[in-house]
Amino acid sequence: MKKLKRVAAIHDISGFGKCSLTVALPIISAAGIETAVLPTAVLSTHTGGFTGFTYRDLTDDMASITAHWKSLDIRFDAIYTGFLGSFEQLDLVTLFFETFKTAGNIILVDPVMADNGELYKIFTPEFATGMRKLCEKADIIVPNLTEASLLVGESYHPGPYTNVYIEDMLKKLSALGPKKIVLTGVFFNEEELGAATYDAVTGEIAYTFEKRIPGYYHGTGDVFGSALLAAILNDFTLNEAAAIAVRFTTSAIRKTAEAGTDIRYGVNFEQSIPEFLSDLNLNG
Ligand code: PXL
Repeated sequence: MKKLKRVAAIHDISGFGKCSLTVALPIISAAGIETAVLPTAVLSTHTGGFTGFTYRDLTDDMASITAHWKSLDIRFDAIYTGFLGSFEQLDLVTLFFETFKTAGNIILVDPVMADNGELYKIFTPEFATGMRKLCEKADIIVPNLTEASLLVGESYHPGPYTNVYIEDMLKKLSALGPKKIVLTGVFFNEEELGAATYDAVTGEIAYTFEKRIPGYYHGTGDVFGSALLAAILNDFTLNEAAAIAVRFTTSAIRKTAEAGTDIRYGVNFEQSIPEFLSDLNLNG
């Protein structure tokens, strides 16, 4: 039996719509990793396509949760952050990193703020600058191409992309600080969609693709980020972890598309978990 690893997942909890903590907690736990959660806000649904959602901000609790965990001498093998609601939360997450970062653990930042060329409605361009500062402190970042262009201060290019464009972007992102980059939403033609990875220490760049399923499905970035981190903590390399995460996310999207589910309701990752565990060699 391997030692149980532990993640601190810092995201909001959207009660309905399967994203952020309602995705990270089940996926990382299913992969045999303990998941402590620091909820940044409680919403009735996510903000993508629903109107009238409730939003209970938990900013005021974040520093005291950090202090309590520190007093208990809790250690983490990884810290995973996603959707953050304000500048103040960016600062509080920085405090969390300063409190719990060790030489051996991993900080994974998913700079959730934009997609399809647009910032999510609740964010301002200044927030993107704040998110860049947070990314500078990460070991691994997982932006989509819209977030990547905001982070490097370039205008958004809708694709299809070229190797030259993607590799230039990977290197610019790594120049911000993180040694490992996983760029999502990469495609060179309309048939396939996937991710590119870059390890600045080895210089290795790799791609992983699956057949594209048309349509925009909500929460897929969180399914991808959670699966990626779970695979890394199960000792897969960055490229292998990205391939496992692309396969899992695509499988969940395929099931959702086949069922004709409302795209705002999130993807059917639950029924793809057995396949995911088999990819992780965990179903024995
Ligand atoms: O999946 C990203 C996400 C997380 N949390 C909330 C969101 C979104 C994207 O819209 O609204 C509350």
